[in-house]
Amino acid sequence: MPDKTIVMTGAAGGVAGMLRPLLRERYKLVLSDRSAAPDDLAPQEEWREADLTDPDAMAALMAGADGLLHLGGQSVEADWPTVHAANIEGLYNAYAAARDAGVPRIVFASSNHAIGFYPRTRRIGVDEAVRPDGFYGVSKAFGEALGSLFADKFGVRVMSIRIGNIAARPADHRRLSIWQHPEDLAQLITIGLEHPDVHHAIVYGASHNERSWWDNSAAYALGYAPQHRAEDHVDFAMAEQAKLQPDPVGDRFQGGGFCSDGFAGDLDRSLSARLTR
Ligand code: 15L
Repeated sequence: MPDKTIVMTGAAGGVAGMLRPLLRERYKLVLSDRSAAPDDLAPQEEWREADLTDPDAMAALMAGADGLLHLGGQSVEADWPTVHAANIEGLYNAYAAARDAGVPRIVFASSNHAIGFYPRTRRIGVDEAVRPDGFYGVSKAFGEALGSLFADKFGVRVMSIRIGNIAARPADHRRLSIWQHPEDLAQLITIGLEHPDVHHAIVYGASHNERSWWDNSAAYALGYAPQHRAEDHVDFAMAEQAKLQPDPVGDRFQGGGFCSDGFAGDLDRSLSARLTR
């Protein structure tokens, strides 16, 4: 039985389903979500039904853990009350409970939607300002800010991973730039949970993607060495892309459809290199 215990929130979600078989080789997993236990638990996995909006439930979850992998909360765009409850209040509850229980490490599933309004013509690292593409993206930027605070003020070591899209293969043209294979994400999470030089690290959750819009040197400096290449799946991705309608706004920005959803802005201004940083 592995000796380190990691709490994983959002354990009923799709990304968690891909990660569990990879991470339980290395850690004992305390899996948590709002739903009842699934019927495929391995011996190294324990299920705790808990809601992020319940601070007492979060406190009970964290006792004795060596790390928190926070995948939980709202995972796509939604109205503000929904995003606020899950990704602002809920994230705070999870982080505060981890800190109060002395959990030394947090790895946060941030998202590319924290920077989704950068045009696809821009290559960005992690020092540029956030440019969220919805309330969901704003909540991910908040999570990164809370991680920074918890590192500086409370000494918790935090890695915020701006995840592109986790799947076995890149699902379309945009995903050729932002895709990450689950094995590469598991590797990056392990670095976040163990590397001695993590204070608050923001990194991109991306595989070895030749069309990437991101400078991921912060992750490479910590030893991240992705094993999967998006270009190996280019035929599949472009065939899937051919089934989609053009999106005149979303196709210009890194966040894709999250940017065009409800767009009522000035496209030229949002794309302008002179007017935006
Ligand atoms: C995300 O943040 C979402 O959680 C995921 O469902 C995808 O939409 C992904 O971004 C993406 O941008 O492809």
